Amino acid sequence: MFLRKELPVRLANTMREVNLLPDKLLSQPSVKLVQKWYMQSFFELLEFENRKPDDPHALNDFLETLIEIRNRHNDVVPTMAQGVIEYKEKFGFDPFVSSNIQYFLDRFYTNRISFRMLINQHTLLFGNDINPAHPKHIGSIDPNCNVAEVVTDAYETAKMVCEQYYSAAPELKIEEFNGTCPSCFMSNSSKAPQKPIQAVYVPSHLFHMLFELFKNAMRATNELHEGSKEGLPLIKAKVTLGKEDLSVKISDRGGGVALRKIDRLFNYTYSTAPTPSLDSKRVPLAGFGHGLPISRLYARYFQGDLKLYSMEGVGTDAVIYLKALSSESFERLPVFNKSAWRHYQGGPGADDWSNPSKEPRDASKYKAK
Ligand code: W6P
Repeated sequence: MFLRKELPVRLANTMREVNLLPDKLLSQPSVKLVQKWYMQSFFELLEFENRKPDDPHALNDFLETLIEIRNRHNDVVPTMAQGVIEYKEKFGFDPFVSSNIQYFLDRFYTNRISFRMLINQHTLLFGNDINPAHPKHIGSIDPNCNVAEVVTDAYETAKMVCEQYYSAAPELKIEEFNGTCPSCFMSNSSKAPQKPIQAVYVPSHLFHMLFELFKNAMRATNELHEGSKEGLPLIKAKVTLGKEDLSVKISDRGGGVALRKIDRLFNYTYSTAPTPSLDSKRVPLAGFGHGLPISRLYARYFQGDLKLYSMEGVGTDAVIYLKALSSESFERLPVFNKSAWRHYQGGPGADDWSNPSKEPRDASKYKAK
């Protein structure tokens, strides 16, 4: 009964916001296609609004409709990415439109994450596809999600992709630090066994974020050290638990990224380039596409975050912050109000800090000969 109302509302809100996009983007065929999917799903859900509660077929019909909708929306992310590419090819890079796209896609994809979360909970809890491998899971939620296990899983999967691409992958070293156990300083320093760090979380979301971070870390490591006789510097993972935060840090020695370029890694417009090798059989490793910004949305969806701390010339630390307490990890959803509407009218505005050049100065030009 909750979903019969909630799902059409979430679809409708997003459809209203799609209509606020600049015409240059809205008119792209791939954006039109996504719009069509949303319309169709919306009308299919409305069918259930007036079904009698005692209708014996209502629950099963609803279940089947949800599965159809989920499949229809499977390719929304690559299709929207295609729309951004089409738009860029026709109109080039426009900072005003780019900031609109950034704002829109963050909200659009958050809405999609939440929509699929609700559908998945329904099909797992009410469908027949109970998972015998994880009897303790509640739908897609693991009440005792062992974080280091997911880290290992994501590392091993990224390693397979990496080895296809570079024929080598850096090793992994995991450390755990439970800062909440009474004698933690003793036990951590003496390497005494401690309780594994657990969270109430959706393992597939955590896997998605970690897989993305490992692919990026492995790519940077390989690009900098490929063929060096010292071998590849290892990737370190650290899982920590405090009173508020459960954090996972992935550190690489891949040469880092200049601070000026860090924002670009989260920018949908900047980072989207046509896939170079659609014909190649090799799966693409971290293409700096929509993977990183979407991973940050997964973290933020349950009140966490994902940040990059890089030191150019050395390497990068990527940190996933989750809430240590499940009572703090409620949904973070976009709201659709006047303030949201205003975002599409004003844009970023003129820069109000002096900015003589977007490029770093070439100091050599001014050097005494
Ligand atoms: C890099 C760039 C990056 C992005 C995300 C995670 C790790 C890394 N390492 O060099």
